[in-house]
Amino acid sequence: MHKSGKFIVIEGLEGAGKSSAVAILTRTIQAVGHTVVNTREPGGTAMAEAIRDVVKHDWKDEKVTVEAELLLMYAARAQLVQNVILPNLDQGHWVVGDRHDLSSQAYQGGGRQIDQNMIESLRNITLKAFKPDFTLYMDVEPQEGLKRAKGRGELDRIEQEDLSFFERTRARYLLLAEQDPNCVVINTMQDMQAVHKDVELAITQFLER
Ligand code: Z5A
Repeated sequence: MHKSGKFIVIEGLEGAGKSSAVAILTRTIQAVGHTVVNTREPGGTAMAEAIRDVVKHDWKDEKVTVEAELLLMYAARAQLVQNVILPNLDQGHWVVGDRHDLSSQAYQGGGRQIDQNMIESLRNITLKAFKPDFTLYMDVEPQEGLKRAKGRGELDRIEQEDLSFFERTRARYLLLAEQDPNCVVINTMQDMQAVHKDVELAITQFLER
């Protein structure tokens, strides 16, 4: 178990504004004197970054199966948690993660409709009792999120899924966020200034707990 560092996670669909939320959190936590380490999933170690490359792209005419996608997400997570997140928490550092396990529950469980028990088993093998101390779920309507993501250039393999995939993913996110007392939902269907204010307020309240 970690000493005193905290693991804070930002979650949400593409185009939800996770990048700027990560920057706000990092700045706010550093301002109260903690060392912050940033991670992203899938990724964050040499091997996990290689897995990220694999899952984000098409393999010519070879279809990436939903099972392979799920297993790769957990393989990357095992590498990151054991080699980066836990050692940093043990040193008392705070870790701010751009995505974590909730992404698998929402995208693979909701979007891909993989059986929840199968995901739960992988979760137990990979993470055991480890979970974030605090999660911010940045909620965006899928159509708007995809519009924002498209504005940045080409869409990757998962981003090219149809709207219903993202609607199922969002519905699962909202359901799980509601069940988690350590998760706050941020409405990102407002202008950026209002979103940033809500993110600042949420992390400030967590720091004051
Ligand atoms: N995935 C999975 O399936 N299972 C898993 O277990 C894990 C991941 C861990 C990772 O890709 C993919 O892997 C992701 C889920 C899947 N795929 N999909 N689809 P990624 O990390 O490269 O992609 P992402 O996490 O979705 O990143 P993103 O598209 O960059 O999202 P973002 O960070 O939230 O977006 P942003 O860069 O902050 O904002 C996007 C644009 O919108 C930007 O130009 C902003 O200026 C604009 N924006 C943001 N907020 C607003 C507001 N409020 N108004 C107007 N414009 C805004």
